Amino acid sequence: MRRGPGPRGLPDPGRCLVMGVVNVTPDSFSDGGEWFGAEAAIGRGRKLAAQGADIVDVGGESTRPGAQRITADEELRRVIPVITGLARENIPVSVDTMRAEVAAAALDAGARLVNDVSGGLADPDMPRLVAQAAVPYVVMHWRGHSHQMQERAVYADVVREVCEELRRRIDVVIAEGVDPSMIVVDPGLGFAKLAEHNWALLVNLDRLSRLDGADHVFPVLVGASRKRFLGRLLAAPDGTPRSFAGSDDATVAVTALAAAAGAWCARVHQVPANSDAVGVAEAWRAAAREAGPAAAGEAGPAAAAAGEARPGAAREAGS
Ligand code: PMM
Repeated sequence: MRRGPGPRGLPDPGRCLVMGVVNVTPDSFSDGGEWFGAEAAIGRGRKLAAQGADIVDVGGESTRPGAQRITADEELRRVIPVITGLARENIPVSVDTMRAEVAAAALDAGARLVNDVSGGLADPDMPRLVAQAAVPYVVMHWRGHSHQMQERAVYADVVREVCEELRRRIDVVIAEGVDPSMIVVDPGLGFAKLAEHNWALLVNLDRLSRLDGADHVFPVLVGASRKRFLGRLLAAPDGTPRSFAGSDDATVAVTALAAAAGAWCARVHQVPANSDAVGVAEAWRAAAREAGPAAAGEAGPAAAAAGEARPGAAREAGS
């Protein structure tokens, strides 16, 4: 698929971006507790940037299935010192929050992007704040807070429904004044999704980028890193899922495939191997573009990349 141009104000290296994650939480999905203190979290963010992260994503609220919410004060206490410390070093920082109040303070502290896993549903003030600040906005597909999301993982046609629901969110966000060119879409892997839903979305990034029919091509962010569907895929013969860290190699595989398919950004916990995967994917895309229609005759990322060079080719190839 064609990779939509990224929003203004963020790095634009002409390849899929790598977003490194710093969860300042005691209980996050996958790295809870590791970077809970501000100094540890700043050190981690600095390291991710030195390893090649284009953006460092700082979050203070766990979205682990079943997690309970924390107060806004606690969230501010966790993330603001970290964002201040990283932004002072000129590291591009995004804030992973569902609260407009936290996003506002984070932007004041130097964050350049708002990553809202609820796509503006958790806090109706968020889209207006983002519009006024004129910063890039990640609108993720979401069906409810962590304690209720897994029971909402029910779809007749997950790709169509996620596109429709995202489209409704984006209509609201644009009506509140957000510039469409500042919006990034995210399928929300693992958020009210079973493994089969995650895979269906991953192989349909092209449809997501167009929200199944919109004229605009939105940049797509993919957050597969250390998610449970990878741990379950790699389960031991007795059914024990892989640990979070044990699915890092599988994350790298998803990054390579998503970047080759034209994703704008991969959100990951480990940067070096995922950066390498992006490098491989970009070489793959370049070769597929060079090969042109011949590559478009093959299914898979090559077809997607070749389709970029020749509009309509991917559709002709039946993908
Ligand atoms: N996943 C998590 C947190 N924030 N943000 C975006 N945009 N997309 C995601 O998929 C996403 C996110 C949960 O993962 P973590 O707790 O392991 O960081």
